[in-house]
Formats: sequence, C-alpha cells, structure tokens
Amino acid sequence: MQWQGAQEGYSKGRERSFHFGNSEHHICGMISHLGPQLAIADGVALAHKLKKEKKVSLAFTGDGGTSEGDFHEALNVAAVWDLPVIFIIENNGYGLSTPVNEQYRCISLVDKAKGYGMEGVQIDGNNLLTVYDTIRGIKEYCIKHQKPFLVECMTFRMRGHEEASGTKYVPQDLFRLWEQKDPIKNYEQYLIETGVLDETTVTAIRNEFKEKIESELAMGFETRPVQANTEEELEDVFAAKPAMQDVKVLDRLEDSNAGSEKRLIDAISEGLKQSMQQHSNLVLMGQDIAEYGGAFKITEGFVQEFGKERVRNTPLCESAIVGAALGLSLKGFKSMMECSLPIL
Ligand SMILES: Cc1ncc(C[n+]2csc(CCOP(=O)(O)OP(=O)(O)O)c2C)c(N)n1
Repeated sequence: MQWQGAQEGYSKGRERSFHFGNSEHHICGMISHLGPQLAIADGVALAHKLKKEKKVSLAFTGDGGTSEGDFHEALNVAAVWDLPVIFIIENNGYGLSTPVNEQYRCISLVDKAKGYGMEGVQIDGNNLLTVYDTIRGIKEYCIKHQKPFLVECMTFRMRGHEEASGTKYVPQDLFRLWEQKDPIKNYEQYLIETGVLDETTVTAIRNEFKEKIESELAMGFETRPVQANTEEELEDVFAAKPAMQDVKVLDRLEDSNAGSEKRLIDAISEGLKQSMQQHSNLVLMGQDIAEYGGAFKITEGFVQEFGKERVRNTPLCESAIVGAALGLSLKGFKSMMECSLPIL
C-alpha cells in the first residue's frame, strides 16, 4: 500500500516507495539517502545515550551524499559527543550519474573516519556474511565504547539511481563484473554448497515469495484513490495543544511573577529554566551555552543546576544540531537549540 502511494500506507498516501518512516519498526522517514539524514541518527543516538540504553542508531548515505556539508557535520557531532552511531556509506561508484572521481579526491571514503577521530572500515558490501558479521561486531563496539563508527560498503547498482534515470552512463563491462558479485545469487550458492539448502527448497522459497508479492500487489491495486483532507493533514503536522489546566509553568507564573517587568533576554532565560525544571527530558543545545553561559548569558548557571548532559555545548554545526533535535524528538525528548545569527 505504501508502494502504491495509497492512503492505507505508512505515510497515508503522501509519498511512496522507501520514503517512509515507522517508529514501531525503528525506521526514520527519509527524504533521500543524503547528508541531512545522518544527523537525525545523532539525535536518536543521543537519546539512547541519555537514557543509558544499550542501543545504537544506524544511518545510510550514498557516495554522492558524502560530499554534502551535512555529512561532515553529522560525523563531527557524533565523534565529539561520543554517540553510538553506525554511519554506512553504500559506495556504488556513482552519485546518480556522477562517477566517484568527480565526487571526491580521497582514495577511499573510509579514510575520512580518521579526520573525525573515529574508527572506520571498508568492506565488500555485496557479501552478505561479511556485512552481517561486520555490523554485528561494530554494533557491540559502539555500545560498549559509546563511539560512532564509519563503514564503507563497496557495492554497485545494476539499475538506475531511480527507474527514470536509467544506466546509460555505466560502461557495460562493469555490469558483467558486478553480475558475478550478485549478493543474493552468491549467498544462495553458498547455502547450497554447505548443504543448508537444496535446489528444491530454493524453488519452493522463490515460489512462496512470488505468491506473496502477487497477493500483496493485488491488495495495493485494490486501494481507493487518495482523498486529501486538510484538517487531517494538519493534525499530522502539529501536536495537539495542551489544555490550559495542564500548563503548570503558566500557572506558576500567574501565581508569582505576573506583571513583573524584565528584559526580554531575562524572560527567555527564566522561561528556559522553568522548562528545564518542569521537563526532565528537555535538552538544551547551542554554541557556548554550557560553562560560558551563552553569548547573551541566557543559560548562565544552567550547567551547575542541570548538568552537562542536558546543557550541551555544540560544535559549530548548526545543520547537524537541527538534525539531532529531530532525532531526539523521535525518541520522545524535547530540545531547544540556541543558534547565533550574524548581525550585519
Ligand atoms: C539537497 C539535495 N540535493 C540533490 C538531490 C537529488 N539527489 C537525490 S539522491 C542524489 C544522488 C546521490 O548520490 P548517491 O548518494 O551516490 O546515491 P545513488 O546515486 O547511488 O543512488 C541526488 C543528486 C536531493 N534530493 N536533495
């Protein structure tokens, strides 16, 4: 249903294919496999870290995506904050049609890990067992050492970046070469050689999948055309407003401070402090906001009261911090990001 863009799909007919999220399955909705996705994994990992959960977050990017500034920011923040994130680069040699020699100048993308102060490894991304074993080991490493890890999976795609773009730009001999490395065929062969499967079971499994695909596809075709409803759309975008009796901070303000005059900056500071007291899941992130107290001293004394985990100095990585805030909210945290604006 998702594939057919139906209302009953995960994203209720707003888009199709792999651009969907589902928190039940721990999948974050994506725009593309590009840089901005990666910092969301930072935020999710920060949530795991703050809750002391033994979990790791994982994000994919293509080789093309690694040229984006967001790639740099996300890896840098993960390294500086010691976040358990696995960053996977699927290096298939082309960013849409642009070959990697027009994309970057380093020999291997995994070399970038060193620059961020994290571990990294390049592996055969078409060998199922290599991928499984490597990621399993890295997951343990990230959780145990509370560190990120960069994995460059060398792979290929036999079709276009998407169906419309085709593969005219790829030399034919590359297809012949990579056909030999088909991960599914090779794994099947391995299972047959080791006696786990025989030809009859393989045929039975294939038939079972075919039937499943056909029956699920039939369900997709049966769905009604999407009917847009503005009210429902908006409900999915904005959280419900809390009822006034639930807004305890406002109650307190009315009791004690109503009508008092103060500078805007002090009001922001007071508001933030009250929110930090009221919401133990609120995290503040910003440049120089910790010990220094912020460029405008809005968070002066906050570190002493709330600790470094919740009052976080950020590297100069605004884009990644927006992503981290999104990731935190996916995991039920609240966040505030302070960001300096240039005064011209
Ligand atoms: C900010 C932004 N720039 C460009 C695009 C269009 N775009 C999406 S994916 C992509 C290519 C990414 O290359 P790579 O990560 O190597 O993926 P692959 O071609 O292998 O699928 C491009 C140009 C976009 N969606 N958003």
